[in-house]
Amino acid sequence: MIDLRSDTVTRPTPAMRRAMMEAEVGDDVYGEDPTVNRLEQSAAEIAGKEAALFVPSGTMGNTIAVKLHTEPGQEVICDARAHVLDYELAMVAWFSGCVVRAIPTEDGILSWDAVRQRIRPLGPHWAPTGLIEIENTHNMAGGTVYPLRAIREICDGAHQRGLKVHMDGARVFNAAAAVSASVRDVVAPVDTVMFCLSKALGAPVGSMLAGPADLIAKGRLYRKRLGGGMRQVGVLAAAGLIALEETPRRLPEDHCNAKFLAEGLSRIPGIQVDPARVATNIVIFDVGGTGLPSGEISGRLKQRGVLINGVNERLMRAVTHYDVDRAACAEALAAMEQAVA
Ligand code: TLP
Repeated sequence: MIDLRSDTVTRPTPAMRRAMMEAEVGDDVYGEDPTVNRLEQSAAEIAGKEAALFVPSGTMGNTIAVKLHTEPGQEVICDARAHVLDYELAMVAWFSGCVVRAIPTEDGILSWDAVRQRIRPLGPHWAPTGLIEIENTHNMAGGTVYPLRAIREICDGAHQRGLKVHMDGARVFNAAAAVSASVRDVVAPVDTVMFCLSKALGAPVGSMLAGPADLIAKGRLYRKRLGGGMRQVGVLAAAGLIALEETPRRLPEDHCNAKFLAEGLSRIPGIQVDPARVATNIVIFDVGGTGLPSGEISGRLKQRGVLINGVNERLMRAVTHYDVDRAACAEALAAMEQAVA
């Protein structure tokens, strides 16, 4: 199967499997797992933050971050297609007691001007703004990337008003590669960042939440509350360390493959996508013109050995990663041509 459903589907590399087997471990709830400690230190250094916390999933990392920055009864400002809003089972409401103030955007990228207009002061009617959340890269907008300046403007504006900014950087390594900057530079202005080891970087499990030491120490307690105290979890952290060392340098290849896919898709009658807008490893394309619902196309592709999911009836999403090379992308395009013919 050529699996383009997500970059979460990658299998651990041989080096990851070796490192997992040989990992030194201890009880991480006591802070005694040396491999986890190394991973957290390394993640903090990469992000240029004081501390980092290893969490089982991106959802848990975002959930803890929102809880750290807000009080129940506040609003979290984010883009209208944000993962925290659409794909995390309302954890913003359930765990933090907040509502989302969603800003519709064309490309998932917020501007300070748009954010500024939605910030609510204390008053007799409104829920006050508690947090600004930005997603970089933006998944459902098609892997779009924040210009460094936009991040800086949002953070400067928010900080002047005493507000914090959290970045859902599930794919922040892709974002950094796309703007030719270091992850540290991309996340420098934000207060906290969550990034995933298990997406484009290829580790089997795990995400990191990085930020100021006092917040991360508090976050450790929320992680335990959520059932994320994982004991001898160095076996997983070991794979995460390899992911941080091995994978970032090859992400541009995934980005080229995504562009190649988008170019091929744009030539198939009935499919609409602008390859020029594909900046990282995610291609969202419109199959409305084929007259077929996305579910039907997914089924036909599966029969031809290709997995691509629909986002809704009209839109589909293909995500490149290290388990699909250029030849596999070409095969997927041929299968798509047949599927919609
Ligand atoms: N995204 C998954 C699905 O949930 C859609 C995917 O296949 O892309 N933030 C962003 C921007 C994400 O894309 C994801 C996962 C998460 C957070 C959550 O990470 P996990 O799945 O580890 O909880």
